Amino acid sequence: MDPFDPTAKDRFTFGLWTVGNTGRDPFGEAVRAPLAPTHIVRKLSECGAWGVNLHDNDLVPFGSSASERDRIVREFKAALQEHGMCVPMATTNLFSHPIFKDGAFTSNDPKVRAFALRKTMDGIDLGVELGARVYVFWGGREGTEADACRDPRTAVARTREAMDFLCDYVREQGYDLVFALEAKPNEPRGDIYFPTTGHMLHFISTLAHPEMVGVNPEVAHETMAGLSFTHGVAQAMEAGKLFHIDLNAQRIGRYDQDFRFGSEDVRQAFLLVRLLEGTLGTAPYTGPLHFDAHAYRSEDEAGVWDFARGCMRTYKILKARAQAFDADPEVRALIAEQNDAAIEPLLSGYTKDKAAKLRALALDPASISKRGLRYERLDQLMIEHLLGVR
Ligand code: GLT
Ligand code: MN
Ligand code: MN
Repeated sequence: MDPFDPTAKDRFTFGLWTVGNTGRDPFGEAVRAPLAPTHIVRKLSECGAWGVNLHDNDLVPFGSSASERDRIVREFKAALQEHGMCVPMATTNLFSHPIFKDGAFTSNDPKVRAFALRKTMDGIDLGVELGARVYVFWGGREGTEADACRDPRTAVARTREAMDFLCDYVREQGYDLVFALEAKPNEPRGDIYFPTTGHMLHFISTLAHPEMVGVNPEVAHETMAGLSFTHGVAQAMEAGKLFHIDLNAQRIGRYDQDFRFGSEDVRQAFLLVRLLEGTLGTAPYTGPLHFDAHAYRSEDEAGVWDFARGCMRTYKILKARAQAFDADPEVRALIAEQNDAAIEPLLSGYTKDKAAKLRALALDPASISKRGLRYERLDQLMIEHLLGVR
């Protein structure tokens, strides 16, 4: 078997909405027919994926009766069982229906906020019934064009109110479920509240149950904001808050492209996989590896499965490259930490004595700054590993 072909052990997941994307965009109609959720389950398992994620309405169309819902869920569960697939994450569609045109949890209309909470409680019930352990919140419509419509602090407070309400709902039901908040700077709104993972991380610390809430950073969204995705993910990991991740590819300064993982900025993709896999010797991310991406509009259904296999293969190839890079003795020598047993203990845990000792150290800025760091060599080695010549 090709070592880069995915298997369930790799924990790769796709959303029903990702491989099911019909290629509609603001300027053109669908180019592919919708795929039945049960068909997606079968095809994804054949491709080597581990799980499938969904919005409430990706599976149960908006407005379905209770009996329709139950029949759809029953058939979907049977397909999961038959193909050995799971649903690690679920989420609510709080953006498609016109009622959400000015937001869901942040709307000025309490009836809209009530509808959003109710829809989310139902979505949580559905997700838990399917086995989901992570519930994502992407507030795509929570933003503005006419910013005078509300004090932005009200939007923050209303989002907190909703998160606290829903955390208590989960607790009261006794569900084994955590929340993961997904940031995006803009699109479909002119500006979306909580535009980056960093904004989300701080917001979480203000919640009533912060331990239940983490982040779901997306490559495309952080890149749209012009930020280093890897740095954002690293900060989330360091805080113990990387509950989920949306992998795809994006060029800076563009609309939300949601391209096949690794198809743009291979360098960032490499650094990301290296971080997630902990090839540097750090603790790895062990949650689901979700691809929130879709096939180019040029593709028919066969191209969709090419796309899905491509996402997973590229991840595995980058993982192998990252392992080789971090095992390379020349790389290890270049990034070896410099240890100074006399200085190190003075740098953490302030005491008056340590401060005095720091002041007394003989530190010569001129000679310290003369040392070249050899990052040109290090970066070239990374490129050579990436390009497969080392
Ligand atoms: C939508 C969005 C994604 C989110 C999905 C979860 S919905 O496709 O573009 O980034 O992760 O709600
Ligand atoms: Mn996403
Ligand atoms: Mn996106």
